[in-house]
Amino acid sequence: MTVIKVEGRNLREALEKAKSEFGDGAVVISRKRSPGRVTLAVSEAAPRSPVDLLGMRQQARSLLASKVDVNHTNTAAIRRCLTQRGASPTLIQTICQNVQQQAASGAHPLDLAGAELARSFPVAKGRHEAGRTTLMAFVGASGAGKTTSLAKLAYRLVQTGRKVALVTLDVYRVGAVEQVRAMGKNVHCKTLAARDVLQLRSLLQREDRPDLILLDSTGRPDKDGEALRRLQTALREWDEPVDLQVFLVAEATMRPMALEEELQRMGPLPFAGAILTKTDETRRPAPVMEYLAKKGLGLAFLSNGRDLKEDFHRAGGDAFANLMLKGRVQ
Ligand SMILES: Nc1nc2c(ncn2[C@@H]2O[C@H](COP(=O)(O)OP(=O)(O)O)[C@@H](O)[C@H]2O)c(=O)[nH]1
Ligand SMILES: [Mg+2]
Repeated sequence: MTVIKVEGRNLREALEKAKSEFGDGAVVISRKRSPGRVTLAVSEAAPRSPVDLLGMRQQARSLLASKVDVNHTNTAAIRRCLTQRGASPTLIQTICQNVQQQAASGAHPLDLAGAELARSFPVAKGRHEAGRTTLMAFVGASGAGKTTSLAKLAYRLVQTGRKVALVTLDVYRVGAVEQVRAMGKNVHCKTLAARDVLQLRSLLQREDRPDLILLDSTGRPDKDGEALRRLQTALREWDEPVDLQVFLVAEATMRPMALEEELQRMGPLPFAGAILTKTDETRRPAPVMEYLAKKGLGLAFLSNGRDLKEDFHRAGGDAFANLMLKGRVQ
């Protein structure tokens, strides 16, 4: 539960500020008077349990003891934006408190919030060793945007002169191979439908071995998890220099619980990060972003539309700040 500090020249002014922050649900946890000044520690709602109350009192004590000057009209806009994005009270509180602590810097609160948000979410570190083939496998629910994102990434890599192959293990679903082929053609990338890992190996044994293989999967978490673990075992037995990196493709519109279930069904995999798709389809990307951060999955890319050449962006501080404050990547 969020507890904040508000100040006024008198109790009435302080209470008005509390109300403008949290509306009619605001509850005063503690108050401090000094000449010409009333300071309140206010919660967004009443405590739900004695433990809750204890936590709030502790927060209130440390807030009232802190010397940090508060100007809550500054953080009200940040609080509003983050609430609209679906951010958790803990994240909102952390960002607002950090912004308040830097109030003396003179920077605009929204800029300070942007910088704080940029630091709040991890970025996946892309690794590609020269002379080795990076095998990037995308897993995620059916319809999450795996194939589209792979084609978008292939396009970016081909543009920078990389030798890329688009490979799919999704060979039984009607139309799946055709979809990958069509997308590969669109972005000028070789495609291969691999019925088994040996076909994949033959690709690695070629003279013109790709620098990167982008591996599509079927969208059935248990089957894909198993297939990738089998591949991981096979790779250990082969001499070919390959690094397997698995990326979770998560829709920004998804509920974290559904994502959790999906990950459990997949089982342990060598995850290198995540791709966030459909950021254009929601104004509330925060729950999934916070969930991924909690799982230690840094974001590698953000997708904000269907266009293969335009709507794919490298994840980073600016994009996170835009998403959380404006509700869009750019
Ligand atoms: N609006 C929007 N649609 C997307 C995005 N990424 C993928 N899609 C669409 O989502 C649908 C499913 O994508 P697909 O790549 O086939 O998902 P897959 O089943 O995980 O391979 C397709 O219609 C895509 O055009 C995105 O970032 N925004
Ligand atoms: Mg697909």
